[in-house]
Amino acid sequence: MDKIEKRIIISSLALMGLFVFSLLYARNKYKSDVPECLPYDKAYSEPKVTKLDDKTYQVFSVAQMWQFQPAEIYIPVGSEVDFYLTSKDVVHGFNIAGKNVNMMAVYGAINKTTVKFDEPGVYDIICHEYCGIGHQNMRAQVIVNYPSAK
Ligand SMILES: [Cu+2]
Repeated sequence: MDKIEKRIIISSLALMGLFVFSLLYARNKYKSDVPECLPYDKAYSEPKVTKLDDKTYQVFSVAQMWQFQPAEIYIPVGSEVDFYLTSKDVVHGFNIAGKNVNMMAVYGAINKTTVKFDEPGVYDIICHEYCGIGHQNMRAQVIVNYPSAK
């Protein structure tokens, strides 16, 4: 093997190691969560919000030309939300403004991520993957209210 080939292989391995280290470091230091891909199941293609307990919710979000369903998601402050995302047609993007969420909605696939909403406010969900003529109108909202009085 040529000396230069060896150096290129060693450099490539070192870069791959650095890449994996960076991913793990970011995951631990910034608590960033890498989206999961789940096996397709029809149960995920019905848009809904499910309350598991006072601070835990599941959102089954379905993207289609040119809307997200559900379009408005109401949750209390401090909630942890599992987003399950799929598409009814083409590939759409799923970005929650102000949160570290950047997913693709793909027909026949389910992507999942978990987001914690500690601050009250209105978080826009926007499609950031060009999906056709109505793409710019494709949005939804997560409305994080103060906790309701008991
Ligand atoms: Cu779009």
